[in-house]
Amino acid sequence: MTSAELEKRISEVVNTLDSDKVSEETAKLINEGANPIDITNAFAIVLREIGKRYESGELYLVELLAAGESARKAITEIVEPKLKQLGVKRETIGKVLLGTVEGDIHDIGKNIVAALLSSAGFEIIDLGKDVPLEKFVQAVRENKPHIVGLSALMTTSMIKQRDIVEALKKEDLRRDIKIVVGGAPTSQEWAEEIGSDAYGADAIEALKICKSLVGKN
Ligand code: B12
Repeated sequence: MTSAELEKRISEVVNTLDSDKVSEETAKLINEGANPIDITNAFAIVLREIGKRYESGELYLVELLAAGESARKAITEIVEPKLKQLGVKRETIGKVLLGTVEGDIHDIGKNIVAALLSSAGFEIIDLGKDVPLEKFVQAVRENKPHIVGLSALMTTSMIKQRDIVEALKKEDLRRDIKIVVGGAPTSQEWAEEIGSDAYGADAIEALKICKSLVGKN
């Protein structure tokens, strides 16, 4: 199946705003042998499109919410277990602490990053979404990860990434870790500006970066 076909099928079903249909179609795609990574990428593209249509006033907020929720459900309940299954019995290549920053409840992208890294052999400590700064600091101290991944999907929440980098410096925890940022409003420039080590535009890039940060590429 080409990625254009995959995208078309996911787009059609997400646009029905019927969560059951989205889950059914996702399961069907998995059964037809579609690669779970390609499926998640297709969801990412379709959701971005939906976000743009919401921005342009073509969709209502409730439609944006329904589309986002149906995608979240299909990805976490159907695609992620498949990705995890592909990654079983791999040797651990590094520890990654991940979370969506405080004030931000978007976690679809972060979950995809977590699933992909985990399928590639990383140990993932997922702090979830809307994670307070103090929790990141405490978790770094307790778990001593190689990499900390910070997700932010809103221009209003991305500033928390900077606060976390600063707090980790203040607590003298910064030197022992690599910090990677991601999420739609962030960029390479932003990553550099706030003193993090890298920016990942999508989950595949996140994987490449994390591998190179632990010397496994
Ligand atoms: C789905 C969605 C939701 C869902 C989220 C469900 C969930 N569990 O995540 C729901 C419906 C809950 C939601 C709520 C809201 N949303 Co919303 N949402 C979206 C939407 C349409 C898609 C986001 C998404 O999931 N994309 C698909 C995933 C796969 O892509 P991604 O998140 O970008 O992740 C990829 C990369 O960024 C990267 N990545 C992500 N994290 C990380 C981390 C690391 C370390 C790395 C390396 C890479 C990485 O890899 C991922 C996989 O490829 C976007 C539109 C958009 N353009 O992004 C709006 C959007 C982000 N939402 C927006 C808003 C405003 C809201 C609300 C405030 C709406 C409201 N008025 O109530 C609330 C937020 C409340 C809050 N406090 O957080 C705005 C943000 C505007 C801004 N200020 O910047 C957007 C841009 C829509 C818009 N155009 O207005 N939303």
